[in-house]
Amino acid sequence: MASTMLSLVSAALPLQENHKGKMNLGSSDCSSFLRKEKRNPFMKTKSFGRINMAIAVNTSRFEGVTMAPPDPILGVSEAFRADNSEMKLNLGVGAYRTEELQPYVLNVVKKAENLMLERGENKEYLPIEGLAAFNKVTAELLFGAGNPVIEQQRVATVQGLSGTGSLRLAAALIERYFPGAKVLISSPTWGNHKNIFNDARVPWSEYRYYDPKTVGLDFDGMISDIKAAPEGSFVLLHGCAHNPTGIDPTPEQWEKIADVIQEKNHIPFFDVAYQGFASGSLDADASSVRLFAARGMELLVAQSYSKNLGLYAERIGAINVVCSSADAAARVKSQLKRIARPMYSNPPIHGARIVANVVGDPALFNEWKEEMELMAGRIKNVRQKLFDSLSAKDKCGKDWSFILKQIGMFSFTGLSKVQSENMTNKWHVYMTKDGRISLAGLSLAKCEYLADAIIDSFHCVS
Ligand code: KET
Repeated sequence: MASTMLSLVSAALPLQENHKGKMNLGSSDCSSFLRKEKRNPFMKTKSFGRINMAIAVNTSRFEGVTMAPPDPILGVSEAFRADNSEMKLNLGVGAYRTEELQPYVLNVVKKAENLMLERGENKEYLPIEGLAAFNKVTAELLFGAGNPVIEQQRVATVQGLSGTGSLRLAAALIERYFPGAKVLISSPTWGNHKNIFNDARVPWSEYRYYDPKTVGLDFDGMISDIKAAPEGSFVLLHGCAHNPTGIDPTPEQWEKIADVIQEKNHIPFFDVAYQGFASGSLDADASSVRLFAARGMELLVAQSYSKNLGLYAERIGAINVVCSSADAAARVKSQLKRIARPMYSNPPIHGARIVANVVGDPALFNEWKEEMELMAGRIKNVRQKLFDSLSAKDKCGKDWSFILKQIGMFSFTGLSKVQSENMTNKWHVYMTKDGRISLAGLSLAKCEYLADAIIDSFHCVS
């Protein structure tokens, strides 16, 4: 315990008797030391006969540090673990589970890891920008091999600590080179976006996205808010499978969004965390990004392999900055490296090698696509079963068809905060308080139970 620590301050100091016969510290140097000590709220001095002692009391230097609230997404998993109910269901975090609700390691990942073991690869530091083979394939997966932006070397790709770390690198770049520029984010968006820009000291504001009346996209609101933003703002867009709503613009709407962004001289900034999880096709899910790139626009794209390769804990992703010249791309890359070096020095190698092996090998790549389709297919099946169960059980005849229109890992149920709390407190269904459920954590067997919980929360709690 800190409180047991005693320091004998006076032991080495000259002592002098005062007129009452007590011993006191004599030198002026010494009394100034004590004066300083008295100003320190964590130190108290006490006189024990001939010796003055400084006692560190049981008060922490971190007294001013308040308790942080649990994370709205990852905190849900912590609460889930603490629940002993047999019925409990974790639909909080967007992490794929099997039909048996077990975590899933993709076969192609196991194969790639076996290859890596066989080769006996070393654990030397990577360059700051990451594994070259990874950076090459990740840009190709995103833009399509042979895309002019790659051929003309106009993409600055730097391996990042998954999607989050890549977004954070880009945020730091914006803060450094576009001081005062605003990032526009959708309302609602993935909860961590705001944290990322706040921590990077990048100002942000929201554009309308979700319309609760239609449980669909507020396209007109989105367009007018992007138009109204100061020229040269960054517009954060979810490349596919918008989180949390599961609502994506149509191809025609993407074209119009690109028109407005171009008109206003804004810079599109894509967050691609679910490539392959929206449609089951890696190419189709990159079409929004490719459409913008094909217009010759400069843009940023943060990528993540947490979901589509199930590499959550490997922290593997990338930031890509498409520039109008190879020269600009080289300079941007050099600055991204400069930002990364004091933050985390260089990125981890294991996940990068897995991605390089899977995406870079035609046989493994094809196998991955099949597994990807299986995962996306399982989610589509539970989405359908949940809709069927809700429609069959809901005696009030509410239209639940919006669930079928949403895509990706999530469904945005429209449940309010108190209704979501009822889902957890009464039904042991763990979900985020914005009404989002991760269908990736749901099995066909649990759909009926979930439908009962949703109907009860929706109709009986207000
Ligand atoms: N962008 C979006 C839109 C996103 O949903 C996530 C993760 C990320 C980026 C970052 O993931 P990373 O593992 O850093 O590559 N979302 C899930 C997990 C989380 O909140 O961290 C989620 O929404 O459940």
